[in-house]
Amino acid sequence: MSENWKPTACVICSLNCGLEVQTEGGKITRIRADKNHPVSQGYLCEKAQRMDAYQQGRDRLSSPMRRRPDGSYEAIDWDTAIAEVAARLAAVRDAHGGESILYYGGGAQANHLPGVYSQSTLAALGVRYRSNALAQEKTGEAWVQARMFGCGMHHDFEHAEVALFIGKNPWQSHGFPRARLVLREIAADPNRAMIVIDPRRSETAAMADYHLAIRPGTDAWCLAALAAILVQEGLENREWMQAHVVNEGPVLDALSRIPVSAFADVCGVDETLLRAAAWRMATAETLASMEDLGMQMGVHSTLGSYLHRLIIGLTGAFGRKGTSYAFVPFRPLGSGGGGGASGKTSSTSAPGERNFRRSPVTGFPVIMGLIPCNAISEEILTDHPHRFRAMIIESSNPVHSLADTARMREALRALDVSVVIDIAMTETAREADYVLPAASQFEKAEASFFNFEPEANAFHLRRPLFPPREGTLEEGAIHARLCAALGAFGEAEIAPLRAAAQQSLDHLAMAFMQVMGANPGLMRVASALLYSALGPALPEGMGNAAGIWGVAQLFTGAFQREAERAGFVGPLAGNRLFEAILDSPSGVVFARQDAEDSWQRLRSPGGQINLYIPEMVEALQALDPQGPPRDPDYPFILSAGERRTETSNTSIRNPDWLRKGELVSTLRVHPEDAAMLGLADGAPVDIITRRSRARTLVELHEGSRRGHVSLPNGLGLDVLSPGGEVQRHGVALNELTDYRWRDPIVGTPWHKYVPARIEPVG
Ligand SMILES: Nc1nc2c(c(=O)[nH]1)N[C@H]1C(S)=C(S)[C@@H](COP(=O)(O)OP(=O)(O)OC[C@H]3O[C@@H](n4cnc5c(=O)[nH]c(N)nc54)[C@H](O)[C@@H]3O)O[C@H]1N2
Ligand SMILES: Nc1nc2c(c(=O)[nH]1)N[C@H]1C(S)=C(S)[C@@H](COP(=O)(O)OP(=O)(O)OC[C@H]3O[C@@H](n4cnc5c(=O)[nH]c(N)nc54)[C@H](O)[C@@H]3O)O[C@H]1N2
Ligand code: SF4
Ligand SMILES: [Mo]
Repeated sequence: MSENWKPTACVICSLNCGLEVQTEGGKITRIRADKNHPVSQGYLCEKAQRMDAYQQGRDRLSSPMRRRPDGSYEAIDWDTAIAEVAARLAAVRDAHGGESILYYGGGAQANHLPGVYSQSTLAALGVRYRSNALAQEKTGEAWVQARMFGCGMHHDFEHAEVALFIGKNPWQSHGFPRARLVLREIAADPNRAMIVIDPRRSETAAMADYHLAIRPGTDAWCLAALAAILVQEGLENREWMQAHVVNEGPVLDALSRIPVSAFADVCGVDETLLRAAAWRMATAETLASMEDLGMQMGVHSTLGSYLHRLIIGLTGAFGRKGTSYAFVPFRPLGSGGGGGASGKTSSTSAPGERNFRRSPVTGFPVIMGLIPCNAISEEILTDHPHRFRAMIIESSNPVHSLADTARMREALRALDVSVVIDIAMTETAREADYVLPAASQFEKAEASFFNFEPEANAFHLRRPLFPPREGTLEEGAIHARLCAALGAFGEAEIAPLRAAAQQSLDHLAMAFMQVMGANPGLMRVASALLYSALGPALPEGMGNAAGIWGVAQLFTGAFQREAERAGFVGPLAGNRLFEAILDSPSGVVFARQDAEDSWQRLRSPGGQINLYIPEMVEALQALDPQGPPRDPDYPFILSAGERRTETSNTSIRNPDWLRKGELVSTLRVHPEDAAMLGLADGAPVDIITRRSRARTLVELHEGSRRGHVSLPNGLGLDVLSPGGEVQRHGVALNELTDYRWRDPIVGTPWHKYVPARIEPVG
């Protein structure tokens, strides 16, 4: 590596591919793949080249902001901001309890350290309820996963003979390392096969051997038919099942009764194609499969997640190389708050008493420690005594990203106090009482906990490329100051730890045990305390990494064997791991295991997979033979949020990031549908839902299914133009969506199944 190439990572999607970059005058000027990154190994996609657009975001903040009564904002200094935010949140806590404060967010595609430090502020305030974007996509999957496996799961496509993608377009969205290379390899190998369930001929579907182009919203029927074919044709992996699954009786019975041809009709897929795909999965040595938003944001999504896992259980596609596996998490993403991980949701609390396993007003289950995103506005806009009265929102943009933007705005305005911690004046920040500006991900030490590798799992702590922008603070500093202002700890607690940290990490470990032994209550605010104590001892600009010291200790304690196999041995293994993290600018392998080790992570007593969830078998039996609901006034189904090359959730507030000034959301429409409506490519149209309408341009898209149209996710941001006025770029999707249009069990939105009408303009 020549001197002026600096290692970092791409922040555009959750893969965080390792990069090397050159910088000049506050800009990232050259970008190339980092071959030394343990996971991406020299891979990147075209989006990385445009990454500087994040750093040059138009709405970047450079001072804390306070909302005036007239709705405008004034800049205030940090001391005032911290003192007022702490006092106002403490006042809500004192009047109504910490459980009336909701924390939303904690990280986005590449930055999870806010989630580490906010734990301390939440503990200092007694906050009990949290939510984030996982609770609008992954909670249905987590709910069934907890009941069937009891551990997190990922998928080894690299070594799989057959790959199955359910409502997932990895060519655009990635979701596993080096996705395009892996897809190409599978497509080119006559002995391997790809099965894609997607109404649209996505880039991935176009490479597939079996493209099941289902009617939108019919995943449950399709997966039920596939599972039923396995059982009805005797294709299930009996020998494997005998050793590894339990409670299969009622499930096999229900599947044996599924009318496969009728279900194929509901899906609009040729029955022989369905049977061929099932046969290909069943006869493969290894099958890896992944579901994503196409199903998780559709009707019957929780049932779909269950049926997907039945296919895994029936084919033996778990715990072997080339199948699904239980990964070893460096830090679990859905930690804190208990609830769903155990899979239990009790409903036995006395009247008027709180039950922290359910959301306080709507009573939705708390899963992964999270309440459903789609319930948040109802948990606020009510006179229920247990309603939320304050929110802390960090590194996320719920006004824009959650269903029903208008309703989210109303909810935020109804709170006694709201605080946003972000790098930019986002749509959400523009509704908050206080906005605290964070340094960007290239201006501090940052990292993500999207670490899911099967055999050699890696973590990448990135070093800053630039000094923090004037007026901003890193999240460690923000939360340490809030904690101090809330009286969580003071110099007396910090001093001994700081002195030890100046000597060595091993001294710190000893001092930490002593301090925590003497005052166990400090454990809950350990991350912010560590920032104050260890941060100053870390190399220049690396203070935000201090909290990772604690994560490394917890990890080596919980996964001793896997850490040892990665070389971190002995009573101070956590320190050795932390040192390795600091010393590895391209990332470090922190855990090693074999695919077979997955079995040890299963929560069930015998280390077996439970196939039977009574509610899910009931839902399977209750599937409507007519298919999902239709609305004659809204004849199209809008997929409200599609991953394209120009999207990166809402994290890039810079319309130049694609083609100068041309960031528009196009509505993809099948050419025959467009012809029927008299629309040419590029024609302006209004797309209308029961909730609202938006203007956009038609894009003729051969890959669309008739009757199915789609808009990109994350666009439609209200961004400051160079002239200083706010301009919208593209369609703000969630103005079109309704918070009540959601899964009945876990509350995830049906964004992929929004009934809509299209009207030509002019
Ligand atoms: N470029 C880019 N990459 C990203 C992101 C981004 O914003 N931009 N976001 C990241 C995030 S946060 C996530 S969660 C992932 C999501 O990644 P994906 O889920 O793969 O992304 P989508 O494009 O939303 O949906 C995938 C597919 O679902 C299909 N689909 C629509 N309706 C249905 C249906 O009823 N059934 C089925 N089976 N399929 C249907 C769509 O046609 C689409 O091809 O992407 C991540 N990667
Ligand atoms: N209709 C519809 N809605 C959707 C989707 C869809 O497909 N359709 N997709 C959904 C999905 S899957 C997801 S994951 C969500 C994503 O939506 P959100 O969870 O809201 O996340 P992002 O849009 O990634 O927003 C990240 C925020 O973090 C800020 N940020 C960036 N760097 C930093 C930093 O270093 N520190 C701090 N404090 N802040 C920072 C950015 O400015 C931005 O405001 O959107 C969801 N919304
Ligand atoms: S796959 Fe994701 S992280 Fe990797 S270069 Fe592309 S956008 Fe960036
Ligand atoms: Mo997501």
